[in-house]
Amino acid sequence: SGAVRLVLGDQLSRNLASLRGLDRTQDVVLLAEVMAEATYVPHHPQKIAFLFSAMRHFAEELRADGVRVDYIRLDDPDNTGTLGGELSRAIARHGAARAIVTFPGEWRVWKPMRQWQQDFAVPVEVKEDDRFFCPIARFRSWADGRKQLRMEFFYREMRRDYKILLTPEGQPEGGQWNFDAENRKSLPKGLKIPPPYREEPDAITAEVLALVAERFKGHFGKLEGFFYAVTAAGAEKALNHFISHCLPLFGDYQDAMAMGQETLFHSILSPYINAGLLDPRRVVDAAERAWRQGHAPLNAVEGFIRQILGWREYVRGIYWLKMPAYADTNALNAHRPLPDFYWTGRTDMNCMAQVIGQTERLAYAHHIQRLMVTGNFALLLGVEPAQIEEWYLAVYADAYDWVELPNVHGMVMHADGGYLGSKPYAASGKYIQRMSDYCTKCRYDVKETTGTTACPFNALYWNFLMENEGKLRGNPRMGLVYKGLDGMEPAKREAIRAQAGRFIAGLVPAYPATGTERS
Ligand code: FAD
Ligand code: DLZ
Ligand code: SF4
Repeated sequence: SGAVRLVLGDQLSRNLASLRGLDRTQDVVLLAEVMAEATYVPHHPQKIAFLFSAMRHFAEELRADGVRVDYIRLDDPDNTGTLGGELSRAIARHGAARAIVTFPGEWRVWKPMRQWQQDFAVPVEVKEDDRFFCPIARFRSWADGRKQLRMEFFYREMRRDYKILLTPEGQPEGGQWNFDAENRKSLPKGLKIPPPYREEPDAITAEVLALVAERFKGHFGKLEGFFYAVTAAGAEKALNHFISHCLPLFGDYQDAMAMGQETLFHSILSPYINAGLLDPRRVVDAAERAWRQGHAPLNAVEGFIRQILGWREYVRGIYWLKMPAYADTNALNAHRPLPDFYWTGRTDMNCMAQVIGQTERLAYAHHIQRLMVTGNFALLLGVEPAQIEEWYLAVYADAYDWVELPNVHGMVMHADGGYLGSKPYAASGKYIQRMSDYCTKCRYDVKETTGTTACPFNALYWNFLMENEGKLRGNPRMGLVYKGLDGMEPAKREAIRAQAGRFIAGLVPAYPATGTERS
């Protein structure tokens, strides 16, 4: 008898480690839609629909290729609701001699999986997930002995290791490793913005959309307008669309935000890459080729490649280096509850309403929206890290703990004490005004710090600096902002503190005061 090869919902790659060496006559590939995975946070319905439809399409492709597939649907009456339960049933059903699985993307899943070897009567082999550029062991040896880990240095090693954007002599193309200084332009009026790649739901997706609408009614997020591709071929088309239409201007307007222009020149490839439909190496190669062929400028291509070869690999490395302790730190001692409007979008702050509203419609927001609007607000307010982490893990189609947690816990909330980023990205309303048009349609005045119409980001910003003075003043990169605070009259400081206090007192918590878990 053969092996049961379990493929998780974010492992939909034909060259997956656990599918290699498959024996078509003996082995069975198992995919299972289970409630435990669909509800460990209240995922956006589009995220669940995307994954279920992609899983069903993947199963169809394998079958068409002559592979024996055992697919467990969510509404199968015998479904145990967990991955372990389904693997156990499948081993018995097929009389399998062993089970094979690829290393999962989340600590939460890995914890019980480590026990499977003991739990089940047959050997369970866990293969390394080699769909990343940097093996976990390679990251460990890079990190070993370093006091602080800096993405930039890691990224340079990756560029060298994989010979990406290098001259034949091994130097960075263009004479610099990083062209970010050129990538902070605000959006000129009238610039033509390409619509994102979209696909109409086919019959499989339509069936999944109906299932999700019925079974996950209470979850934040709309299903209407679902446009994600659900196959490797569709993801490849999305990649080609991005390279042709968006990549040339990706760098220039990477940090811009605009009402009614939710995706700008971003790729919207993260759901596909993270679920295994698109190989990150293919994406990086396609971008480099576009530069070598003169189709896109170096600032755009280098900036884009850095996100995937640099940031994406770096946050994964940190996750597996530091978990599980990483999630429990709270360096800024932040304990305020998440405000309810994160789950409703109902707030007078236009920037927040816009970003939360598009998140509800698309299960997508680009990096600066996540970092400098919803993230910045949570940082300034001092939200309990676990509460804001749950929100990010739930609401984006690309969200998995290994990538969401370092971005939110480290980059946004500074809860790791500066392990991932050397300073918090705290900013007042001025930043949002500079990088977007949100402030032009807001009830608040971004130029005011105190008073009934003052932009809440302003008082919260100064209040954040005051509340965390003991922890942040010594940070050399915060010197300038504390100088600004030092120059402030005591009466003004007091007025700001009072303004922030009133605003915070008026917020409604999303959860009951006692619990951080939403179940
Ligand atoms: P593009 O702007 O087109 O970038 C290209 C690719 O680079 C992305 O598809 C993604 O694979 C990668 N990338 C870019 N930035 C990062 C980053 N900081 N970390 C890891 N990969 C990156 N990304 C996720 O994939 N899942 C998450 O759950 C997630 N949560 C985030 C939470 C916060 C608070 C922040 C600030 C960032 C988060 N990111 C997350 C990173 C980033 O915002 C998204 O990858 C990006 O917005 C996806 O959209 P895109 O494909 O259009 O990206
Ligand atoms: C996110 C998700 C969801 C919503 N549903 C399933 C599922 O029903 N079956 C499955 O195998 N995987 C699902 N996933 C993805 C898993 O949560 C993901 O594989 C783990 O978190 C490991 O990264
Ligand atoms: Fe956001 Fe303040 Fe601008 Fe309103 S004024 S959109 S709250 S930054």
